[in-house]
This record gives sequence, structure tokens and C-alpha cells, in this order.
Amino acid sequence: DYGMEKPQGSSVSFHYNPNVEYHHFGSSHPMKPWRLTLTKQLILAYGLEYTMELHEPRPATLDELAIFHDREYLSFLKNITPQNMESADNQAHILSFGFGGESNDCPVFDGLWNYVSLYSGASLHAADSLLNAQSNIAINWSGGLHHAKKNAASGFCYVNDIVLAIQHLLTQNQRVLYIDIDVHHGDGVEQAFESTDRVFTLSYHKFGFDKYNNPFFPGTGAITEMGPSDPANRGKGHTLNIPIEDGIDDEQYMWLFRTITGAVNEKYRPNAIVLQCGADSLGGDRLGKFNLNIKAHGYCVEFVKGFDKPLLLIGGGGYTPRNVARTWCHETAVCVGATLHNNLPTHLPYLQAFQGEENGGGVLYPDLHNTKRHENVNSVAKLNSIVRSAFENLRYIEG
Ligand code: ZLM
Ligand code: CA
Ligand code: ZN
Repeated sequence: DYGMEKPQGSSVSFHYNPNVEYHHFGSSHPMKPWRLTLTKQLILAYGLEYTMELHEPRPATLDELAIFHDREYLSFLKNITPQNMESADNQAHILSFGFGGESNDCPVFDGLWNYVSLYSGASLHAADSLLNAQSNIAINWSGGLHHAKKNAASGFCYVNDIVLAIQHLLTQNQRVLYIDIDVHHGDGVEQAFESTDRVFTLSYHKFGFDKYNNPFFPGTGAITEMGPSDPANRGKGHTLNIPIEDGIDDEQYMWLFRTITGAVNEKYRPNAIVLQCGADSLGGDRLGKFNLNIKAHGYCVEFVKGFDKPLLLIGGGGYTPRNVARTWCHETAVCVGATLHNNLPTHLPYLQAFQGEENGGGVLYPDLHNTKRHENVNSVAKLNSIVRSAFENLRYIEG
């Protein structure tokens, strides 16, 4: 017994194809699919596999991806390899499809098509399990790639599994609420559904400029961005963005999250909810700028679980792999209603990946706030004004 209590209430399904782990974006690229190996090992070490239904979904097919993506983009994605990308024909398209470029956010790597089909297949299968009422909470930690556009890769994302899963949920649900707690703005999902009132998108993210006046990626998601302004457009007012500054702490984030998400849920009354749980909003993340602890991040999952609606949980960003694994293991436990003890199981493979840290090596819940990487510049006055604006923005969906 590893300190777990019996699960209660909801039934949870876990959708994961382990072949996704073996893909590499390149040696120093921040996106590391092996963080999913760590996550899985932690979940197994705590015995959480006995509390959920486990599924190993097949890869998505080209036709399934084409429900959202352009076929020209998909056929490029399917055929491009590190070997053939230098050809004149491919070079002519590579930049317009979002690959390569100066930042190389979206590199071409071996097995790219396999990788995107696997994480997308898992999100589609998870959505399917909710549609068939096989579970009330379906989890895919390998998905959540919210920046991909219908005809372009962007920000480490090639195929938008979230859009595909939401489209699938819409076949039997009138309204779907999308919530995004990744530190980056969920621009791809927002854009895909900007002209419909059947999806409400809500993203919490860092928004602002660095000392060179470069915007934090992707640069969109101001509080004023609420969807189309044309009153005839049904999507008007069905987008809500919560811009946050560096260093936000647990109390502030949890307050913002429950105040705003609670209001959106009450006013929009969704039939199903998709929650993107990007773990780059944690303190000590390689790319993120917030100071959140694992339990504050997990509070968002707990809070949304409390709405008691079909819930699809998906991963996303997260660039300090040991903390990604800790967070998604904790959030899996939240879903099944288990409490995990802080000392990591000693038989955990890769135990050394969780040891030798300044704050709390060898434990599930290290103090991430005290890594103090980012000064908290979120004032009470600023947060109050964000909530005021958010409530004002919500008037569009009243009645
Ligand atoms: N340049 N390697 C989050 C996606 C964040 C774009 C464009 C100048 C990186 C980053 C890539 C190995 C999610 C930008 C121009 C260079 C910014 C971003 C490859 C390090 C590396 O070491 C790296 C050579 C790379 C990329 C850092 N990119 C950090 N931040 C963002 C994209 C995705 O978490 O939301 C969901 C999964 N891109 O800022 C430039 C604008 C820098
Ligand atoms: Ca976000
Ligand atoms: Zn992110």
C-alpha cells in the first residue's frame, strides 16, 4: 500500500500509447516526449493503474486528422523527413507550413508522422470514451498541443489534437468548454472555434514583453481579445483570455482560476469540458515564468472535476520533466480520488531523476515556489482589474 485511498464517484479512463515516448525533437529542444515515460512510471509506482481503465489507442488516421487540418498540410507532414527536407520542392513549402525557420520550434524529426498520429489518436479515443459514457473523466497526457493551426505547425505543435477531440465531442454535445492552464496562450484552439458559440475557450497564460520588447510566445491573448467583434458572428464573446504577469503564486492563481472558471461554467453551462493541463505554469519550469506548486496546479483539476460534467484532461507544455511527471501523476490521483504520500516509492524506476534537487529531492511535492526564479509582479489591484474585465466580457453570454 502506497498511501492511496479507495477511489470514489467518477470513473476514469487513461489513454496512452507508449510508442509516443520514443520520439526526439533534437538534442537541446525543450520538448521532451520522454517526460511521458517518467509520468507513466510514477503513475505505475503509486499503483494508480488499478484505479482506472487503461487503453492503448491506435494512431489516428489521415482522414481523422483531415477533419480539422488541410490535406495539403497533412500530406506534407506525412512525407517530410530529415533526409528529404533539403529538396527544392520541400524547401518551397517548409516555412509556410511552420517548420524549421530561425527558432526551429517545430523541427522535422524521424517518426514525426507517427508521433502526431499517436498523440492525436489518444485524444480522439479519450473523447470517444466520454461520448460512449465509458468514463466521466478521460485522460491523455501525451496530447494538448494547442498551437497547431489547420495548415501550419507552431510552437512545438504539428497537429491540434484538442481541436480534433472537441470536434468529436460536438457530434453529441451542444456546448463544450475549453480551459487551458498551460503558461502559453491556447491560440490554435481559440482560432479554430472563433466563429461558433458551441465552444467557449478560456485560456490563462503569461502575456507581456521581455526587456528586448519581444512578446512572450505566441504574443496573443490580451484580455481585450474576446473573439470576433461583429455582432452577427455567433462566436462573439465566446473567447476569454486571462493575461498574467511573471511570478504569480498559488493563492493568486487559485483565486483567479476559481473566480473566473466558476463564473464561465455557470453562465455558459457546457455539456462537456476539455482541460489542457500544460505543466509549464509550474515554478522552476525551463520556459515558464510562474511560481506555482504542484498542488495549486492540481487544484484547477479538482475544481473543474467538481462541476461533475464529462471531462477530457490532456497534457500540453512542461519543460522540467521531473515536475511534469509529478504534476500529471498528482492530477491522475485527483481524478480517481486518491491521496498519494509525499515520499516517492523506493522501487520507482528512474528514481534518480527525482533526487538531488535543492528543494525536495525524493518527494512527490517539492517546494517549487521557493525556487524563486521569477519575482511576483502581479499586484492585487491588477488581478482585481482582470477579474472585473473578465466579468464584463462574460456579459455577452448572459441570457
Ligand atoms: N526566436 N532548440 C510552447 C511553444 C513555445 C519564437 C522565434 C529566435 C523556445 C525554444 C528550439 C534546440 C506549449 C518563440 C525566434 C531564436 C523565439 C519558444 C530548439 C530553446 C530551443 O534550444 C532550443 C536548438 C528551441 C525553442 C527554446 N521556443 C522557447 N520558447 C517559443 C515556442 C508550446 O507549451 O504551449 C505547448 C506544447 N517560440 O518564442 C521565437 C518566437 C525565439
Ligand atoms: Ca494557457
Ligand atoms: Zn506552454
